[in-house]
Amino acid sequence: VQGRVISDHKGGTRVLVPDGREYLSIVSGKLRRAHKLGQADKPVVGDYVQIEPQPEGRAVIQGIVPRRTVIRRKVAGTENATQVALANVDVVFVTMALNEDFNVRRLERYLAVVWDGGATPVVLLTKADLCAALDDHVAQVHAVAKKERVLVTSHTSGAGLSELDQALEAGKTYALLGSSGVGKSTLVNRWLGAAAQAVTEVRDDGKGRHTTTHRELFALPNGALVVDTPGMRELALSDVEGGVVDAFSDIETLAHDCRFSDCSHETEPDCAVLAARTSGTLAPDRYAAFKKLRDEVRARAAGADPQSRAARKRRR
Ligand SMILES: Nc1nc2c(ncn2[C@@H]2O[C@H](COP(=O)(O)OP(=O)(O)OP(=O)(O)O)[C@@H](O)[C@H]2O)c(=O)[nH]1
Ligand SMILES: [Mg+2]
Ligand SMILES: [Zn+2]
Repeated sequence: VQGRVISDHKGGTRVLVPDGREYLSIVSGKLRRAHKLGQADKPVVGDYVQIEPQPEGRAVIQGIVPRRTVIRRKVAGTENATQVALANVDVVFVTMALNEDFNVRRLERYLAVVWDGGATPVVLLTKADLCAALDDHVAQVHAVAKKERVLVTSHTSGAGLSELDQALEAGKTYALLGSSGVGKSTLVNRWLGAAAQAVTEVRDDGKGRHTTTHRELFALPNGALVVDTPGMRELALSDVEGGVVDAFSDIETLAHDCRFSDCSHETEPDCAVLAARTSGTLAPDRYAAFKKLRDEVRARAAGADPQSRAARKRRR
């Protein structure tokens, strides 16, 4: 039987099958051994898996269907190791609140990570009601989100919510990513029409309280699927530059006019990117952010991380 992983925590992995039944599942010994040897991944939320049903609503996961898209995170306490956190998400709402949470450099990184994993990012700005300089903030976001859709919302005033609701298409899988307290679960509850997810007020400094503690996929009444997540701070890029290229489409466009097609935009003559930086058309922060992320990807590609080298081979 094929099903989809809808949640994954200490109690077990819940797998939903097309007839609507749920199985509390464990990973087969074979798959677990392969994972230990670095030959297989663990199932994550969003994965399609083959299960073998057992009595009393239990099942054993035998295999994972190849993933269409992934969101990677850094493995805590390691330099280079990454692990897949979410699979088969079509659209990621990169969610950022228009309060103390606002940070375009972090947004830039999230956009690169989402493109990198093959999903489409949409910028979802929340808490517009708390922002005294809305136009300025939205302009800053557009300067970074060159080709991504940007939605400006307030759950409190209702602004932008109907446009957001209309963005959800039946049969597609969405995920909300962003810091704790930006209002991800508030939106999931709105879409479900029920208080399915706990929501807590943020602290005085605007930071959230890490209310949501595990990733979970919900089926919405309109047929769309959405994953609510806890704030994941350490998202990770793979070892190919694709995500960075997509997230920095302005720099990519400039690079067409560099003299050398493999220009690194650092010291080369007739570099259109450096020229734009000098003339001020390209903001220094934007250039620095690009370089930082690209260098991170290159370091990983050149690095000693065997998992990543294997991944690169697979992609060829
Ligand atoms: N002022 C204002 N508050 C909001 C808005 N949306 C959500 N909130 C509040 O922000 C707080 C945090 O919302 P949550 O939905 O729990 O945030 P979250 O992103 O799920 O947080 P974690 O689960 O900790 O990752 C709650 O008190 C919400 O009522 C908004 O548009 N404006
Ligand atoms: Mg939450
Ligand atoms: Zn160049």
